[in-house]
Amino acid sequence: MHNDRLNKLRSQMAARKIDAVLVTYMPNVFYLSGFTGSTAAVVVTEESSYILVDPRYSIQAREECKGTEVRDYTSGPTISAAGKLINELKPTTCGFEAGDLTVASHRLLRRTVDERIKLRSTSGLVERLRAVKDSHEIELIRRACEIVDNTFTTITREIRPGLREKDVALTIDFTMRKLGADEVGFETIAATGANSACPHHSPTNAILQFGDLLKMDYGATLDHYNADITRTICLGKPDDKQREIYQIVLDAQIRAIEAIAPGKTGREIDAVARDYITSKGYGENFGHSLGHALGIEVHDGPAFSKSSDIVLEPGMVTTVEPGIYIEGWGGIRIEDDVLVTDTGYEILTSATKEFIGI
Ligand SMILES: [Mn+2]
Repeated sequence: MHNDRLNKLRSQMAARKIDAVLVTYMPNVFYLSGFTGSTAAVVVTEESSYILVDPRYSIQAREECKGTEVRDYTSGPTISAAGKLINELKPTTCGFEAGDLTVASHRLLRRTVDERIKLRSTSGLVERLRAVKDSHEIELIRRACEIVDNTFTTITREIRPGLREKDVALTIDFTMRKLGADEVGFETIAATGANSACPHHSPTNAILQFGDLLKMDYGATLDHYNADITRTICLGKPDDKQREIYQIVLDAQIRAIEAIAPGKTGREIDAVARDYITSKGYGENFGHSLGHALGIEVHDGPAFSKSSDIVLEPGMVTTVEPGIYIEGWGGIRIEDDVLVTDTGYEILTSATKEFIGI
């Protein structure tokens, strides 16, 4: 598995005439080596790969990184150790992740690495490999999706007017952990009443009132892969306006999902939902992009937005999450996780999208 990934990276390196790459962004380190600790760096060459760890991780790295040679360093920053290893390997050109290194770390790297070795940014190189998931990754995302689906079924039995947003978030987090999540993927959003008009609202002491909306956006992490779901429900019987907006968001979401297929661009899929919402008069109330890639990170890379040039390929996993937000009234968002298949798409989350009134 890791060997396949390293070989894909090597063919990208060869195409760019780069004979070594220093990988410092931890999700990329994990992807290429399997290392789950907090600090390390990977160096990949045409023939070998190395992981640099400090004494906290010496044993763990040897257990986790079977295809990668573990090198221990005991003093100084990881970047100095990486620089010394690069000098030993003597590449002509070494890539580094400009999107991850601080200016200070880059200066240190340049000072440490022999001046005859060229350093060239390879930002985004590993991320592009990560965009297409292998079967092992898809299986883990599927299992994380089952957890968020089952969480929704469980919590809708427990939510009632009188609870605080914070109680809802706590119940969601507790339920995900009980159902097998290793951790929550991000701070759970539970937003009721007018608060639901903020797409990324942090739970407060606001009390769930009869007749109000409740928007919940939460994610589960399982074996380092993520699921991400949003459902909006009503605390009581939805009124006409709530029903109207809910139906527009749902129809926009379904249309966008049904348009997903290999070869389509991120911009095209975003436009399907956006144009539909605009045709119903709420274009100004859908400010964010339609969805993001999902994987080792919750925001695993770009997917669907007004400016996305991404061309869909089988194995990509993305969210599809249109919303309509009206200041003072509230907001409705519906989010599912979708796998791009050879012929189209498969929806990985299956919690009901019926407009529930509790
Ligand atoms: Mn999301």
